[in-house]
Amino acid sequence: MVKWRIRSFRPAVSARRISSGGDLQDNPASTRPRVRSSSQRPEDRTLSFDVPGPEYMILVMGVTGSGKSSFINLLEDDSVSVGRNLRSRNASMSSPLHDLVTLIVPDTKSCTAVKTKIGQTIVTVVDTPGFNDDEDSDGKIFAKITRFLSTQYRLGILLKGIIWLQKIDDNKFTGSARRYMDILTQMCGDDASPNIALVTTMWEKVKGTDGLGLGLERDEELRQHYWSTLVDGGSCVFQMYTRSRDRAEAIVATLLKKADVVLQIQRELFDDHQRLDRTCAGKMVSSALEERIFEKLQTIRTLREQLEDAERRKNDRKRDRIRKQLDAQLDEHAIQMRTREELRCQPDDETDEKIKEANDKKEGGWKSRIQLFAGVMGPLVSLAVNLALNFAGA
Ligand SMILES: Nc1nc2c(ncn2[C@@H]2O[C@H](COP(=O)(O)OP(=O)(O)OP(=O)(O)O)[C@@H](O)[C@H]2O)c(=O)[nH]1
Ligand SMILES: [Mg+2]
Repeated sequence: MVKWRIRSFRPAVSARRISSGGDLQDNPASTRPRVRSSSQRPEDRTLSFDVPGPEYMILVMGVTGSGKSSFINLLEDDSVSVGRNLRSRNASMSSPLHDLVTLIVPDTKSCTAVKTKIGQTIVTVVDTPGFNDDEDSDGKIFAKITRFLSTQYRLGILLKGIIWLQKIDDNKFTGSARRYMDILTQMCGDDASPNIALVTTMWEKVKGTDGLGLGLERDEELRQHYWSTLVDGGSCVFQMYTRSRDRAEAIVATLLKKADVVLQIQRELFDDHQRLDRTCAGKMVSSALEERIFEKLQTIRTLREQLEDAERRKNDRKRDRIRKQLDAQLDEHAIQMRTREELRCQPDDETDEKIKEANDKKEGGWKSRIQLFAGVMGPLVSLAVNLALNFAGA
């Protein structure tokens, strides 16, 4: 049975450094959550669970189509769904100012937790939704991943690191990859660099007459320019020359050897009690969103003027076309406003409430933090089959 214990205040936890030894660094105390209720500020309480531990988690991140789900399937066959083909959607309806905009639609829509065993260590590897060309979805994805990280932190599941996947056949590190990487580094903070594994995928696609020449050039460019701060801070770079379980396991095993880490965003949210949009990463996401809200309102104003003009001139065809465009813009604006609200949340108390609720619901108690984690996240997290089976058999 999971029990809640009240403990006295402990100082804030800082990110752990890379361990030089080859053994797993089990240090459950480093992410032991402190829980606080609004009525108890400024005194703090610490929450702990009478369940066996420690339990480890690793997040797999990267833009849509970078191969996150495929990577996880290398560890556990068919545990998550992989995009068959990257679909695109014609966004001309919703972008009247551009003729034809093609957007990549992400395949993975929510975080999926997959339990796997590397050597003797059981670890939960998490598939996450990726950023795509639709910048309006950045805030939603960011909020989803943050909710996930908040629950992981408060439950004392040890975060071993983040695997960042990058397609080597992308000839420019721009757009969504650049945006997402900037946000990721703000989420993690400098101290977490050793816990980030930078992995290039799709090497088959750059094979040419000169072997891997083009890929190796891009790999060097990534290290020298775009990833240099992370690499200098201790992040490792890996190449998935071929898709193999051994390679995927080696990458996960490297992170498992690191000391567990508390990310900057977790400290900002839970130690400093910040609102999501006031964290370093949140500020970045929300200022980009505010710019797009501003642009959207200008577009809406222009369309309204055009609509009035078409009505004045009794041009029915033009009026109908503009009305359609206006409706699409208004729908997108409504989504932007909902995302703005999501970013204004303060996850600390909300997360604790959800944990307590899930904990109280389960008769006989939860057998592990990961089980309780799934109970807390509910529909916000899908569970891969093997994890669900483990639950049933646990
Ligand atoms: N050639 C090659 N194809 C790959 C590799 N990894 C993934 N793919 C293919 O790329 C496509 C996208 O892969 P996914 O694993 O679904 O990518 P994802 O990052 O999970 O994408 P989202 O869920 O949309 O964010 C699929 O068709 C995969 O089969 C790789 O290393 N080499
Ligand atoms: Mg996916």
